[in-house]
Amino acid sequence: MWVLLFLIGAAAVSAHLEDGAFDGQKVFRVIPQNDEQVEIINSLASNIQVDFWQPDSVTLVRPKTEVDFRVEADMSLEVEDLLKESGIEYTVLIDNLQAALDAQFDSKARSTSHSYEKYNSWEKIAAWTADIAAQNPDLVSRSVIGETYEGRPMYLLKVGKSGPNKKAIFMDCGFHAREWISPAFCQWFVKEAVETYGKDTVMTTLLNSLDFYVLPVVNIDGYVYTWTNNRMWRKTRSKNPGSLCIGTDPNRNFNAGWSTVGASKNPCDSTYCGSAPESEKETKALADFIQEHLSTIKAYLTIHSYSQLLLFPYSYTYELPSDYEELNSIAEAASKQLASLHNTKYNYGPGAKTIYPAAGGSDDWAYDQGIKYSFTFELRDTGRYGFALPESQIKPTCEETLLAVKYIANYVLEHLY
Ligand code: 9B3
Ligand code: ZN
Ligand code: ZN
Ligand code: ZN
Repeated sequence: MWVLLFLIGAAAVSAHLEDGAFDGQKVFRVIPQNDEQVEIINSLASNIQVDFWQPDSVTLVRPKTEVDFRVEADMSLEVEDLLKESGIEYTVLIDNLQAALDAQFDSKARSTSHSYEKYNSWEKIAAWTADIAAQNPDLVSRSVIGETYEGRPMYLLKVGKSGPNKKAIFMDCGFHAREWISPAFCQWFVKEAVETYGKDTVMTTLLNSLDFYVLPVVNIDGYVYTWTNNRMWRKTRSKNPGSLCIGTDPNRNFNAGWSTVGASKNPCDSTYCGSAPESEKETKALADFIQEHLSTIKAYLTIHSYSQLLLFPYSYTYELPSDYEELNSIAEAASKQLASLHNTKYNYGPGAKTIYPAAGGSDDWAYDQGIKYSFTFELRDTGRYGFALPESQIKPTCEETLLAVKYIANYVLEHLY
């Protein structure tokens, strides 16, 4: 009898797992040792469907650098054979992606409504932007900076105590649809602002002296698509004339060395740079807003995942920005602050050298507009879960990231004039 119950239970569990679109898919990590092994990865990617997680495209694969990629279930044995035969050392980061995705929703929070410790759908985030503004009229106001390709309003929250001639920090989340921890951080930041204003002296000073423009999701259409169709989607959802492939990489779509390196001109690739700089309605709206507020915006922060990196310009060239020394010391101190809570280790440095050379990113663009303090965060983790980061890590991730953001904001405040 007990055996029978167990069997029924096991059958129910496996039936549930087989429902998932990602059942049996694996995420591999390899470190190609030389150009020859890079070539093997390249040919693999041209022969079968490979989704690059880190770096974000096969074109960015380099010797001696970790590569994480996802393959279809029915290809994983062949891929493993190929790696073995060609002597490329590999590890299986995720053995069954569907199981990892199911395990994301491990938050103990019970509610079905909006929660800071859960991943929220766009519908919930949109409603939350209205609620948090309505509940904190002295600190938060909401506006719309444009609409997405599919017609969704792009909500922007302005967070700060009103006062004359205030400078501002702009922060956005959700450039890349599958990087779910990113929008979770923007929501967390606003929550912390309203909850600790008047209690935490640093936060109080920051909000009295500065405004934070927080754009909780840039690529809303893509984010919606990860909830409804494909959890691993990265790009926008715009149509590309002359191609059946959908979407542009919003972080290759800015006018900063646009299309020159680390970006694809093929609409079917995950790092497609778009038909022109700011071809996407979402990047155009963001760039227009920043340009209209250039006299007040003193820092630009953009939140991605994963890899645990704090990056600053440039990514489109190996040349160092003229403020290299200052930005590097800020990144060093911010990373130290971040690690002080849960001992989470970050690497930091200019994008080209620290992650990969790539053009069209928003941080480089903002810097070249004259916004000196321009940083990209790549949040947790380093690949154990990758984009399938469990909800139980939202709180510690956001707590530690908040320390780094507060450090940078306070630095900016102390160096305004
Ligand atoms: C890429 C670029 Cl092009 C940049 N300027 N800054 C950061 C990155 C890294 C992110 C990306 O878009 O690939 C990490 Se998901
Ligand atoms: Zn990435
Ligand atoms: Zn990203
Ligand atoms: Zn904690």
